[in-house]
Amino acid sequence: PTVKYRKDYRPSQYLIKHTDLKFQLFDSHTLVNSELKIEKNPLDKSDVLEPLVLDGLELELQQVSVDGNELSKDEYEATDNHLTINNVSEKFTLNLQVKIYPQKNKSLEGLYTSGGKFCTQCEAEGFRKITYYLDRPEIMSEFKVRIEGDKAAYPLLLSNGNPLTRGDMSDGRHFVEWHDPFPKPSYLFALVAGDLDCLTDSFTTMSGREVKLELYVDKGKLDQCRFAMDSLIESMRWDEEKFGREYDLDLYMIVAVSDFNMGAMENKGLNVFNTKYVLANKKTATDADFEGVERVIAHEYFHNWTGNRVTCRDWFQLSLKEGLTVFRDQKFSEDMQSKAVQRIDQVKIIRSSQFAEDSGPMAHSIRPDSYIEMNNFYTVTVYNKGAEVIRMMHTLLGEQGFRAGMDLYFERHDGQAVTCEDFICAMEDANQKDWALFRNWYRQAGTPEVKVQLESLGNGKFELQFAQSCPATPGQETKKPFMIPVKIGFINAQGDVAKFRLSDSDDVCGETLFVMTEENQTLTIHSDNEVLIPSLLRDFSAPVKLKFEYDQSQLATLFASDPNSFNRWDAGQSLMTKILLNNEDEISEPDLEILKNSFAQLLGDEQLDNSLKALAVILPEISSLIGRSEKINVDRLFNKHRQLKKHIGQSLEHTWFSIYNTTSGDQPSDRKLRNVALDYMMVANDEQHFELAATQQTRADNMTDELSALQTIANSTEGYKSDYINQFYQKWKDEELVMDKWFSAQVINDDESIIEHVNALLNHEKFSIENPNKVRAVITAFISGNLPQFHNATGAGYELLADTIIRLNAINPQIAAGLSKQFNQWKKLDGKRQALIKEQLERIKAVDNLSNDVYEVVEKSLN
Ligand code: BAL
Ligand code: ZN
Repeated sequence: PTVKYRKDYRPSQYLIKHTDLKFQLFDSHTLVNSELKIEKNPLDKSDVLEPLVLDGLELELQQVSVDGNELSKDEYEATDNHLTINNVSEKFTLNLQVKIYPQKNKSLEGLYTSGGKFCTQCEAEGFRKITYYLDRPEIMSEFKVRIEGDKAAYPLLLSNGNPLTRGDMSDGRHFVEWHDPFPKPSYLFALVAGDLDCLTDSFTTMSGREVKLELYVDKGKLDQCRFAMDSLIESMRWDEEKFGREYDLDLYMIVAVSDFNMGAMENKGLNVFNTKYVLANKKTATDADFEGVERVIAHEYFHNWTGNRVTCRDWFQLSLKEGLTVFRDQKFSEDMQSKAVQRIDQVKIIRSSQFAEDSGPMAHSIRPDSYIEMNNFYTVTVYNKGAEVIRMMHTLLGEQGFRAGMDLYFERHDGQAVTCEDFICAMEDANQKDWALFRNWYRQAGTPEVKVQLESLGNGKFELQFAQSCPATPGQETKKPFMIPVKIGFINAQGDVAKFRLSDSDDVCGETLFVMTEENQTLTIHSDNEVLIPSLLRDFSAPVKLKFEYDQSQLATLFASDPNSFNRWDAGQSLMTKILLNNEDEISEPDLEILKNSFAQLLGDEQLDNSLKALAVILPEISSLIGRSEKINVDRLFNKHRQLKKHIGQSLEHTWFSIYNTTSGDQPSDRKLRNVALDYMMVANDEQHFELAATQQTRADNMTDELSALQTIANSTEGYKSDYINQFYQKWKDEELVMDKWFSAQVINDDESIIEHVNALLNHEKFSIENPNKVRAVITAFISGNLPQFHNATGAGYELLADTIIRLNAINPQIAAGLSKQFNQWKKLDGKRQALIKEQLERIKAVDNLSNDVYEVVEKSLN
């Protein structure tokens, strides 16, 4: 496998100005004819015309001609990865015909079939599985596409842009021609052919243009589409209001398919979506599913400007569009839902997955320096840490300054393929800033640590001393300081807001933004309070690990009264984390008592929103506890986690019972709190409360309650539980997405027998290894949702994961590689577990025909 380096970037010597494609779809294969108008890149000043080298993979080349003359075999060379044409001029037309086999394509990359329809996924480098091309994002071309297929089987023939003409052909076939007026890279190409139901609507843009909206789903699913359509309309409105961005084509189409590697794809004018992020009604989808649909619909829509109109010069710049678009979808969700709850959910992802990635063998900066397989870099670092980096810009510039930077970015770069550096320059120039130091967030991997100490100097004078550092990551031994915005407030010993004054100011304030730019810095403040409890890194103002030596009573005070909702939640997390990660084998009685009392007080707070209450009493995720540790005794952690959960369940059993019975609202926040209460009651005594859960499952009129009940039932030790698991199955066996939930609910039981059960589920008739949602529903749900049994000391969990990776390597390398990353934390574990995982990694590495995708992950992990 070859490693590609960012530093080796060279502009292409050739451009493709126009791309005309003809697809002839047949039952066994597809013929793809392309006509490419190619010319020398004016940026290329060399006199020598190098051979034209096009990318191509798994293609059967049938014909090549240049300017109408068919080439003989000695005039070109086709290898496994490339087509090279030796003698070309500065401007010419290349015609190709290739034969491909979409029906056999299980990698779900390029053109493939799902549920009887044709669809595509070209990002990052899937277009080369459709035809030979300069398959790199800065080659932007105007596309015309003709699709021909059987009219009865494929009444719909869709591609990007606007339909031009359509007509019937002989033998029951028909065609449609499409034109996309916006030059685009090949990764945004899309084609769909099939027989689908359609929900239509329209949106009038801010300049008064009418846009047709079409949402295509499998037959019979129209009753699950309205919410996605409403989310699209909300997104279009929001992007106009917040960023002045208007949609540009007359038609916006979304097609939902069951077999999809990612969540969705932002192809110009023709998004292809995983059904999981489209289909939702109250009966089939949980409140969390609805949020997911709203977020992903918005994300793909927002890409039309941040991704499509302005795209990436090369794939190392992926965060240019992904970090920015995640930030935009986060701001949208904050406006649609509760801001604090959204922020907590965003930070949980960073702490449970991104910190782990940053401390593992695949650590990379948000703009990576190298890759073997680009698909391995669609990561939480590029996406979510990338969004945190954009958020810091927003925090530093404020709403207006950020908007000015965005406006300048679009003004300068509309229609271009650019770099992260171009984005930073636009932000700097619009705000007269010099952000030399800020760029370290783009260059350096690893999670910075910020240690803070508070010293009272007497007479109301206090010093906050800050020290930042960042651990070594692969290829980056030493790190330069980061620019770190730290939002700070204080409360006093009674839990009231403590106002303060900065040394260089007369203004008294309740909060300040301190921007670190050096390794060690001090902030002096003045306050009338004798005791100050700092509330640091409010709203998680930077993606760092903040260390302050709080004692437990300070954390309890912050948990009870920090006016910043995010930090209030975070204080509870810190309190529990401190107790769960200390060196004791068990949690002491006094510690249990502190937690119980804190929870009881918080649950009794009538001012607090029910979702915040629910979030506050959920224990820190085990993955985030492992992610933040350098070495971890997992046996001890799992035991203490179980002990704490049981204690909170039992010691507050009456409180949970009362919350369960008196929280009557019909909002997602009410359901969330009620279901957390049910879960704790079942942990406390599943025999006594089983009936309650069973009744809830049977009588629920919404999937949130029905599934929550099923989950606690499946986790219980009660002998009747299989009746309810079967009842759910009988009711929902024809709803694919609900079946995914049914699978997932059964794999989180913390019992030794679970691995046998997971293996049985892998052989269930509703399971398919070829469907990524099913793999995620069983395998990912097990290894990330049931860490105690994944790390079972017998090594059976590791073997199960390795078996699945090996099976998938031959079918869908992208999904196989994603699963391989689940081993990445192995060096933090004890020697015995390390040896067991190493054995599995070596077993995977020895597999014949190991894909580049899996090789890259496993090789880095073993080194
Ligand atoms: N561009 C890949 C899918 C997404 O991030 O929207
Ligand atoms: Zn995206």
